[in-house]
Amino acid sequence: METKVPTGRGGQRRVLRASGQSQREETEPAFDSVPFSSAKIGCFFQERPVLKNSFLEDALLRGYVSRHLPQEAVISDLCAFGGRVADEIDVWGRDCEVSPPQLVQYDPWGRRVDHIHTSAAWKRMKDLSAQEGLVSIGYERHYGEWSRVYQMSKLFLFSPSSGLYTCPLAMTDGAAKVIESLGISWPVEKAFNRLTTRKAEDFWTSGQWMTERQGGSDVANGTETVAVPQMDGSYKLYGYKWFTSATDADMTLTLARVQDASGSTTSGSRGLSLFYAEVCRDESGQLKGIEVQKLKDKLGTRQMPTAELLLDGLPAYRISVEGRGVASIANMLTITRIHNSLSAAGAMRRVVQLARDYATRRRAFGKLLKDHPLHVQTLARMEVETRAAFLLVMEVCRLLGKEETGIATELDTHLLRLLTPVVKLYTGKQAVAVVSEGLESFGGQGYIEDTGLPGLLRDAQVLSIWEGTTNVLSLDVLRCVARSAGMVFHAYFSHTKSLLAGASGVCTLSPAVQAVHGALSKLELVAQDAITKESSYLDLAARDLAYSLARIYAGALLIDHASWKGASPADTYTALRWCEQDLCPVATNKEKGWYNPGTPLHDAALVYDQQTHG
Ligand code: UCC
Repeated sequence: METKVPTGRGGQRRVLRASGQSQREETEPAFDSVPFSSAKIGCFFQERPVLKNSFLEDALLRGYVSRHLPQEAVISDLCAFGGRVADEIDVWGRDCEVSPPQLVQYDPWGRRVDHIHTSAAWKRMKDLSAQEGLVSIGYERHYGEWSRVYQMSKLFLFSPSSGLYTCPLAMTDGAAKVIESLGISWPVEKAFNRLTTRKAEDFWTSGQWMTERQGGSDVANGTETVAVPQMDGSYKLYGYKWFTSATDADMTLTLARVQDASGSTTSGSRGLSLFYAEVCRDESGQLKGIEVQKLKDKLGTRQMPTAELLLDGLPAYRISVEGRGVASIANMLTITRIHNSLSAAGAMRRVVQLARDYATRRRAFGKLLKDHPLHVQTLARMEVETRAAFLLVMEVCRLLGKEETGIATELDTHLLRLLTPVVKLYTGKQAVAVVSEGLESFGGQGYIEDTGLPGLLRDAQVLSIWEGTTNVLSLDVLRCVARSAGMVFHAYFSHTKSLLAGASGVCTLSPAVQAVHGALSKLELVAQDAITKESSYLDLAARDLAYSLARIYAGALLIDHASWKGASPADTYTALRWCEQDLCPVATNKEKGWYNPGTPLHDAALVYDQQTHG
């Protein structure tokens, strides 16, 4: 350690050098008079946080995989991939961020070309995704019901370094799922093979073009795109798709209304059908039936081309029964919502890993951040959220895997339907909060663009918006409860209780078990009471209900994991901490009268308060 003291005029400067506990003063020549020297900006440079192998660094992921999928081939693949992400792929992800896609609409001679130029790193992500099996693992099913957990564990490692390539992968996976569920036959057989191949040269990604200008979440009423039947049984699509992500995809699934001979269409959900279209160019190099109007200027996810598209006679094939478009694309919604949840958990895990590494390198107020208990308390809270999110996501992957291998019970299927929106909406919100907290743990550096940290927050913000906002998904929860005549609740309560039963003998966990039991009882009362309530009451309670479902279920999963024979004290601590919060806010807020008929009036009066004072 040495401290330089400003020089006097004599051309020498005094230097204080540390020697053991003491200091000694020496002199050395000063270079004030030297005409060429670098600027004097001090000699302290903060060490950056280092990204290490995310598999080896993640005790919960390793524990979860060892518990459920202990095959050597899986563990060594995840370990190797975790290393590859840190050593190789993360830099590509950063390249995708700093070299965002660009749209060239016209060639120099004025012809419309609509080329979306993407970075070399983005293209490399595509090849890597095929070679690493990031979609195909889910369809090869070499590990039976656990294949989805394997695939999603890999994506979990990949996601925060992927430069948002996980978005096209989500839709690719969703499209493969839709095709598989509708039947792999002409005209989509080739597409299915390409979406699920490991050969980079054959690999296709898919888009999902659902959102229109009037549509947003209200797909059923806002979709204007029409499908005009052709003599050969195909269709041409005409419409305006307002928000198409990863527009450089090779194909897409999209919704449109079939026109009858008089040019009329059916309104609402019953008028929507599902179409398959390839994105290709004609002999003159123009996109067939598509004009890219513009690329969207977004808060985050800038790595990824998101566009407004005019469909002007896009050749397409109808792949659903007429009028069954929403129901047919619902499988895609399930898959993309699971991917969304996975990205949320992945973002949390990444920021926690970086923050805890940084805390071993950053010194303030005389000691490393890791030696400040308040700082470590904050990191521990982030860790608890991250672990809960991870287990929630893996639970839906587990259920999906069971369903896809034909071993799901009826209760499993109901549980998957209920948990998919619940987990998506809850983890989306958690990600924004945890990533924001994570940035703060770097102090001012967390706000500096080229650290790469702010991008994590920008990208997290979309997770609660796309693929269904928090409120839309909360209402989806109500809808699936109603459509299943309460069976999804039955599945939920019985599985949560079975998770708790497995931990009943573990006394260190008993406060957590009691807390979840208590919250479950309250939730059961709310659910029974809800049967007698107006839909307006239920709508007001929807978000709190969804949060309660998420918190209670996460508590049960944390308890279950902590009661496994390979669990660590940290697993127990996580379960206890998680279960100390209000696990059933819907019961708490019901008690307060928040869903009573008068409340919306008060809410509106508050939101639109125009009263002038004085
Ligand atoms: O945001 C977008 C672009 C971003 C790209 C994102 C990439 C993500 C990757 C992340 C990784 C980084 S894309 C579009 C986002 N838009 C949405 O998600 C739409 C949000 N709106 C909804 O979810 C609505 O609830 C609708 C559109 C599904 C509601 O439509 P309807 O027509 O009113 O639906 P219904 O009447 O409730 O249901 C029609 C049928 C029923 O089946 P049947 O007729 O057999 O009873 C429902 O059970 O569809 C079924 N259904 C479902 N099934 C509806 N929703 C679901 C569901 N979630 N799961 C299963």
